[in-house]
This record gives sequence, structure tokens and C-alpha cells, in this order.
Amino acid sequence: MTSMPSRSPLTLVIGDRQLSSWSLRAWILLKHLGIDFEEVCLRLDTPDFEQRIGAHSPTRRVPVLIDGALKVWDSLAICEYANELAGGRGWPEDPAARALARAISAEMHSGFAALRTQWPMQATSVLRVPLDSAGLADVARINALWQDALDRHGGAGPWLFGRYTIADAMYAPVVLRFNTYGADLSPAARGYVATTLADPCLKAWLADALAECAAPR
Ligand SMILES: N[C@@H](CCC(=O)N[C@@H](CS)C(=O)NCC(=O)O)C(=O)O
Repeated sequence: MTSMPSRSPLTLVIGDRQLSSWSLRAWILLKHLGIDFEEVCLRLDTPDFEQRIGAHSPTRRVPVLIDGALKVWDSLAICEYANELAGGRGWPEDPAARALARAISAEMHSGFAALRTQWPMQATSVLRVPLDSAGLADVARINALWQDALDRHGGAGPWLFGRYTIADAMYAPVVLRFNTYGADLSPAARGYVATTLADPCLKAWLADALAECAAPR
């Protein structure tokens, strides 16, 4: 017999909303799945973070989801746990769509190092920084994989697989990077960026990011 310690409320420990792309993935998925949770925000690169993170996270990194005695660290593991709490609603129902959603989520989780390094998430900023050839290749690959998911599975709704899934949460920070730095995208990819930017959950994150930027560190 397996057990799922799903007592409420959960706690999600996150970093700065302006900077912490890994935190955004977990946070926005929990919001979309309608899972109730409390937030603890630790500002990155501060003495407060150094003092407090060890009590929350064995890796000393954010995000970490706390469910009673259980700690789940790493954004993708948190998304998987949230998927289980939500009865599988985090992934597409169709096995082929689910496999593709998992593949592109894993690709995001372990790849696109050039893009991440050269265009770090600055959620509410507008910046212009040229990419090198590796960065441009990352943008082209993401453009192509969004296009592929939308062509094959996006018909039933505006998201990569119709309704919102973990794949959309994994790429939400990429949308913010593309918006901040001005990526050159196909019409379909631009439409997906517009869908994501219009998401009320993302808008709430950005409003909090702006407030956070105005507050002293
Ligand atoms: N693979 C991890 C990466 C987590 C990560 O690197 N988090 C950064 C913030 S976005 C962090 O906690 N940095 C603090 C530090 O390294 O001291 C995940 O998916 O959660």
C-alpha cells in the first residue's frame, strides 16, 4: 500500500520572482492545478538565504516543496509530485502526447545551457543582449519544439498540449526570457508567447516580482 502525505497546506520555498526561473516552474504549475500552498520567498544571494535555506532544502537550492515531513526538491520532481496530488492532470491524457510532453520538459530541464547563461531570467525587464551561435541554436530548437507540440496536440486549447500541462510550466521562464530579450520567433511561437504572457497566474507572479524589485534586499 503506497501513501501520499497530502495534508494541507503545502509550503513552496522559492527565490526571487524576478530571477528564479526554477521557482517559477513549480509555482505556476501548482497554481494551474489548483493546489493550495503557502509561499516562503528567500531572496537569492543574501545572508538571509544562507541562514535559512539549510532548514528547508537539503540541496540548499530553491524551489523545494514541503508536505509535512516530506521535502521534494528540484523543480521537475515537484511538478511530478503535484501531478500525482492532482490525479495525473499535470500531463496530457493521451500516451503519445504525454511522451512528447515529458520529452520536451526533460529537454528543458537538462538543456539550453547557452540560452540560460546568455539570457538569464529577468522577469520584468526589457534588455537587448546578442546571442552567440549556440544561443541562437537554442532559440531555434525551442521555436521548433513548440511548433511541433502545437501542430500535433495544441488544437483543443491555447497551450502546447491543448490544456495547461507541466510542459507549459517548464517553458514559462523561457517565454519570459524571450519577452525580455526580444527573440526572433515564428508566428506560432509568438502566439504561444502571447498566450503565456496573458496567463493570469503569470501576471500575478510578475506583479509580485515588480513589488519585490522595489523592496530593499
Ligand atoms: N535543478 C534545480 C535547480 C535549482 C537551482 O539552481 N536554484 C537556484 C535558484 S533559481 C538556487 O537555489 N540558487 C541558490 C544557490 O545556488 O545558492 C531545480 O530544478 O530545482
